[in-house]
Amino acid sequence: MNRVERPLGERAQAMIDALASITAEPGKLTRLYLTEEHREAARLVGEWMRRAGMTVRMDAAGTMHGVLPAGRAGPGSNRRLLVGSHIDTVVDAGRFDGTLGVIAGILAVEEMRGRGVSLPFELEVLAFGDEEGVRFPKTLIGSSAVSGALGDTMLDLADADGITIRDALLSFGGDPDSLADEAYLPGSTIGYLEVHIEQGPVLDQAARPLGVVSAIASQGRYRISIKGEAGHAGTVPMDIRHDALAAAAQVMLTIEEIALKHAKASCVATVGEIKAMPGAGNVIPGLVEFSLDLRAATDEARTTAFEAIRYRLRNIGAKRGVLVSVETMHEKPVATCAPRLKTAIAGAIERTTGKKPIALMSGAGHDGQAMISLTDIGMIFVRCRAGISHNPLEHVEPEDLGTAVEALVGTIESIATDYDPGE
Ligand code: HGY
Ligand code: MN
Ligand code: MN
Repeated sequence: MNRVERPLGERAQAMIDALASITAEPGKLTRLYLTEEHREAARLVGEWMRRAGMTVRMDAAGTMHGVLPAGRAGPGSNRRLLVGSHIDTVVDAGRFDGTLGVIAGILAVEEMRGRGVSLPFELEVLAFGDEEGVRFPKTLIGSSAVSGALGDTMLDLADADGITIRDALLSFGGDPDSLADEAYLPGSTIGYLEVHIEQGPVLDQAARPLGVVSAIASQGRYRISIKGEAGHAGTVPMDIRHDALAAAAQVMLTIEEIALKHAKASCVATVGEIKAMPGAGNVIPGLVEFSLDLRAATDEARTTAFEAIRYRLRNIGAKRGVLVSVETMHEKPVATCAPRLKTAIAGAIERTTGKKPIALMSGAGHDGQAMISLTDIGMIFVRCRAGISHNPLEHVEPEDLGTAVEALVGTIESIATDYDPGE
């Protein structure tokens, strides 16, 4: 796409649509980590990065990196400002979640080069392959590898088909044994910026195209198993059953009740996946496994809600004569955005939109939750229609796409203006 002919928002939309056509399920957008669709999308993103003048490489975790060298040599010109997001999706996803941040980074590089902007540091765009954590019971794998926050116990985690992360990485062309080498040295980076759709209604209701993120909510993902006793649906009287699915139903309503009680701290609880075994209509379920996604504006609220849930699960298990167990799959504390990056973002949004931006919390998780263990993080939120996301109805106006790229360029320029390599 020629920079001059087409407005920024239209170019962004065309790239969003090109990525949205790479899916495992025709008619729906589903692109999971380390799949053929991931490979194809990463390859396309790599081409765009090269076209924008960046050197490109795929790392051991399947993250695509594009690096623009510093425009001028000098102290600190070997440090990097990171800009990124993810190219994996949930199942039957919207087309802007994640991809917008990668495309905004690439277009920002194109725009700055086209305008003759010379940066005193390197700029790197990262396209992470696993932020959603849908395929494997682990999330933020790419950003955790770059930030050195991965840990080594995850390689044997398996997907629903029993394929481990290790095997999936090997067949993808990744390298499970070099994941640790992907970690960037603290001090080698200046910060991490991400442009992302809000996935909530605040900006849309306020009729604002952009907002500055204050923090990312505290988040936990758990797997709950309930072991009862399978039996004949026709012969076991109700009062002596140990029905794992009936117990799970009571547990889920209890979880909802506890989350409502903690609503003031923006506590939200979701059971998104459930498996009842043996899974026959005329057999009382003996084993049920389901997911719990629990979040809140503060770590204290999340842990209080979690402890209340665990306490009530034990009581339900005792009353019903079933065994309830809870496994923690992922926990991230509140990730607070750095004041200096928030200031740079807010200034750029004000210059781009003519209005002081709204600051808002992110209930959704993002790669910044991993990147914060390496460097300061900052996020630009882009309004999406009615806040709908994780849904094919997810929508962003092309004009807002262009405004988001302009605000990202403005943010990078102001970081460059204030850059003090000795910081
Ligand atoms: O779950 C989340 O908040 C993110 O979309 N992965
Ligand atoms: Mn996302
Ligand atoms: Mn998402």
